[in-house]
Amino acid sequence: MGPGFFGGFSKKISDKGGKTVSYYQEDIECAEREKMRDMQSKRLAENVSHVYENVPYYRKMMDDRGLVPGDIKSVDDLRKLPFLTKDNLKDAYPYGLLAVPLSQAVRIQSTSGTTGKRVVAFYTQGDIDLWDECCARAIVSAGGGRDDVVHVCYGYGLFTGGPGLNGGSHKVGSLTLPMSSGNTDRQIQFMTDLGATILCCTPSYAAFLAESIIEQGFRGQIKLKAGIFGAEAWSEEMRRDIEAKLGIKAYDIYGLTEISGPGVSFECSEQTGMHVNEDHFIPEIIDPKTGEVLPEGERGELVFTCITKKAFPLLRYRTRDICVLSRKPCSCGRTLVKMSRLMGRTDDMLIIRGVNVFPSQIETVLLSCGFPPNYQIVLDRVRHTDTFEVRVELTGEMFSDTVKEISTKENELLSAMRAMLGISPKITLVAPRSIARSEGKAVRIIDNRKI
Ligand code: DLL
Repeated sequence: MGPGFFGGFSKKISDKGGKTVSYYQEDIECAEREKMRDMQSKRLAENVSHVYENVPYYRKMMDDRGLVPGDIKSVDDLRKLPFLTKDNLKDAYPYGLLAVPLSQAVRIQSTSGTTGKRVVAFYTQGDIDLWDECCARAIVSAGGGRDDVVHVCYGYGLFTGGPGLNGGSHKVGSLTLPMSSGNTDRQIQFMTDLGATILCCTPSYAAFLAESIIEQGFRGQIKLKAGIFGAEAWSEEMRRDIEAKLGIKAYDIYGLTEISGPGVSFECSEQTGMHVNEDHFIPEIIDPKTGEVLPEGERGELVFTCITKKAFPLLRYRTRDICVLSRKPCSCGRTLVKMSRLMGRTDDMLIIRGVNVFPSQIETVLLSCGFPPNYQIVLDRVRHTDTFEVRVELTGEMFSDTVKEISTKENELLSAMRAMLGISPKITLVAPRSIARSEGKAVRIIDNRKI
């Protein structure tokens, strides 16, 4: 049974709960629970066999537990499998979890690892088609169709935001503007000249764009009706602010590189959480301390199992994201389970201007450039844009260097930070032992952003 089981790609307008709602794949998005669960079980069993046959890591993991693929017949058997973490991905870097021959893999995308090594995710052409389909559902849910002009200013390249929404927009048949990030004046020019109707970017960039559009007097010339914003946390207040400034409806979208990218879940017109594309990803909520699976409605760590992807199908991957799942009927008519807005993380990952940053990456760079690992990350949000400063203590020896020597070291450090993180912090060098330590421990992160 292939992913097109329910009958292919169609956009339908249906009347649910008294309003007109658009679906990209109504049969799946509104499938009866039983039907969805049967499909999930079948696909899960197939993918467990697939990784057992093709990935020594999974085979060993199952052999060690005395499991054979036949033991995983349904969603209920999922709990027999252990969790997978970012550390497992680091150990398997780069090809250890690739589940198809290299000849079948056509793309990688990548996100931050906790230290020097990044996470690399692989895709077959089929995987990309499914991912595009997930993003197409998000675009149609936000009111997108063939007549729309979709302006994508998520980053392109290794980040999944640009390629994901770009692919979704193509599937829907919208005219796609592959703008990528940066150059705000050019963004506004294309948006107004080409009459963009749907904006896809991080919420903080959307807020910044909104202010720039108003300041430059272009508010009357934009045709935007909706925005699809994700990749970082944003509040309900921020949503209302962006909606009012741009005159649009703003939809949340969630995803992570390890599981595919944006479109793992997406919001509908009800704006009360994101529908998980359950026909591709089975979600679970666990207690992050004990690993116990929690009942629906309880807050905990989100875990995903990929049941259709072939090149990099992670089983029971711990996202570190905290949220709640709900099966309360939704007025949009979709039956896909909803995840709440994210409520935090179980690790120390920061998202700065949409880029994932781990303090341990900063430590790695400092040590490689000869600095002591005494630092502080100071974050703030000015006009909806994150400011990012790294205060670094000099050693006593460095402190007595000439200004020129210190400035050379600072530049080296800045380049190394940019290379490791993908964004540039403001570096502030401070005197030895000037970073406050409480009970011997330095306070590493000062986050003044109110998210
Ligand atoms: O951020 C994928 C993405 C691109 C999602 C564009 C939405 C739009 P990564 O770089 O791997 O992938 O980062 C994944 O970002 O585990 C969350 O902590 C966070 N995140 C993603 N979407 C949201 C959201 C992309 N809507 C990590 N709200 C995830 C809050 C989000 N946090």
